[in-house]
Amino acid sequence: MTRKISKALSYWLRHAPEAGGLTLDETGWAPVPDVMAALAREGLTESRADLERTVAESDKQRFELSEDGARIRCRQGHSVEVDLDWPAAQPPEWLFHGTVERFLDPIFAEGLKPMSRHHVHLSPDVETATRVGARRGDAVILRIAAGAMAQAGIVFRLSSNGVWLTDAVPPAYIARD
Ligand code: HQG
Repeated sequence: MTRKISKALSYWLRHAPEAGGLTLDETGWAPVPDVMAALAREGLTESRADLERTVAESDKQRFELSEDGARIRCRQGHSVEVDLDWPAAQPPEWLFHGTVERFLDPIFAEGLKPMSRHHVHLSPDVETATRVGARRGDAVILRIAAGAMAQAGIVFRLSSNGVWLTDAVPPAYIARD
């Protein structure tokens, strides 16, 4: 149940608000009553408690309810234009990116690109990066010289669920772990 709700929320709140009859504000928030209406239309749930459970149980803390409980958004991963207000932060010396063998040639030629998302997503540890890479096959872990990038003036943002975001990673900062 929460898995299906989670899939629908990810789709609407990141990629296709119109598919749920939703309008996101410029920082990605949608009104909870509109989201409840969309979930009811899909026959997924009519219970706000189910929505709250989905938010609380999301393995990667994908969603966020506003303090007053009136709005909901995805913490990152959007393809629609949103301006997520995560603070710029000093990254650790090393971050990690989990990918698969078939992407390595283009990655080492042109660097890591955001592809369909707004940012390149980097993980704080090898375990997390391995889970990310394993979504596509045998995970290959890349070690990113984040400290050196920051020193060169490249901005990093830290989302509230611990994912590091940056615009791109040039090949010089990437090594196979
Ligand atoms: C690859 C999930 C060719 C990149 C996860 C990745 C994460 C390139 C894929 C979050 C490339 C993009 C993000 C280049 C990068 N040429 N391939 N130049 N640059 N790639 O899904 O990092 O479930 O957009 O290696 O857990 O895999 O959505 O990014 O394989 O936290 O909450 O292109 O998504 O979280 O794939 O995953 P994605 P990602 P959620």
